Amino acid sequence: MRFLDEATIRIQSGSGGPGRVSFRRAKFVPKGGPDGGDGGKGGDIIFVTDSGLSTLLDFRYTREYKAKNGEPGGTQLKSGASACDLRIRVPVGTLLRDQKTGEVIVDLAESAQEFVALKGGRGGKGNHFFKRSTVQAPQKAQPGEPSQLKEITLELKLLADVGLIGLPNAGKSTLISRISNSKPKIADYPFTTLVPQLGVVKVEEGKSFVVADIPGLISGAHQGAGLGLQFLKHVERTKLFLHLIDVFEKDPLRRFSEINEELRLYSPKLLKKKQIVVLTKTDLLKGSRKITSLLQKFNTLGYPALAISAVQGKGLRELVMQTYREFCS
Ligand SMILES: Nc1nc2c(ncn2[C@@H]2O[C@H](COP(=O)(O)OP(=O)(O)OP(=O)(O)O)[C@@H](O)[C@H]2O)c(=O)[nH]1
Ligand SMILES: [Mg+2]
Repeated sequence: MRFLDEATIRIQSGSGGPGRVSFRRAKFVPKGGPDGGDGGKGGDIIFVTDSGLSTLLDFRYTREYKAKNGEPGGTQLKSGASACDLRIRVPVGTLLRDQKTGEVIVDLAESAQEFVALKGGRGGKGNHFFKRSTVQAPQKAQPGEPSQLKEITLELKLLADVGLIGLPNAGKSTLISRISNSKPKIADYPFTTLVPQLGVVKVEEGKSFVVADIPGLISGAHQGAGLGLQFLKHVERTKLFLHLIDVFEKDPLRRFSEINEELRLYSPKLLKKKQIVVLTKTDLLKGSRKITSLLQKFNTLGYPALAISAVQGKGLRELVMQTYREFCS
């Protein structure tokens, strides 16, 4: 079971800009004093929590984060520009660990929380700083402070946003294996899935959600039939359910209401959750009349409904988009 999302990244603050060696030049001032400016400060690396994010998926694609260096000092006592800080957005609940020592650096548990993980280097002093009564024309300036570098492991306890429910063999694990990074066992007998599985679904850059695949439910589950309802606790806190139904079921509408009755018996609150009906295995069906009519029937009952073939990949993009929309609304 993967309830922990993890990613290791390399962060580097910006180094300070070097100070400058320079002397004032002006008409009628043959020996101007030192006027080399200070270097600018390098950018900090700052982590910021964003309640709009729910996974660490993006960190698997971008692993290096470097803030810019400060600019060198200028002439005429002009300081170099300081670099902007680099803000890295992470989901609320992200834990930062030092990758080498395993030590917890910070637990970013609050919304809009900021944490400076690495300070940018200070800019070096320009040669004006080194002027003394005895040294009128200093030839030296300070280099900028070097940048800092660290390998960090990000950890996030995942909470499922979307739960997959349905009869055994409905195709729940096949679906999660096609739309997420989870690779569950799939087989053509009931109760293949024995423990819940989580998967992260990427919608597009910066947008993802977490799906939970749970063991199939059957009529009488509230009395312990099949694997019972013990796993429903894993989807109790999800925002919505995808209710999968094999299009070959003899009476899909009846099966649908039987499962919903089990949900109600477990907890009436579960029935209040949004459900999207997903007709599965449509590749095995010749013609689309049955599908169209079933979709209409579910719509009439007030449920959004879609048809998919996980094996052929049909309807999966639409399903992911619609799920994300429902989940965000
Ligand atoms: N042709 C076809 N077969 C599918 C499709 N989706 C799932 N299957 C098959 O249906 C069977 C059951 O699939 P699973 O994904 O294991 O079903 P499940 O709902 O997770 O089942 P449980 O874990 O037992 O509750 C497997 O043999 C799959 O290969 C599909 O889109 N088309
Ligand atoms: Mg399964």
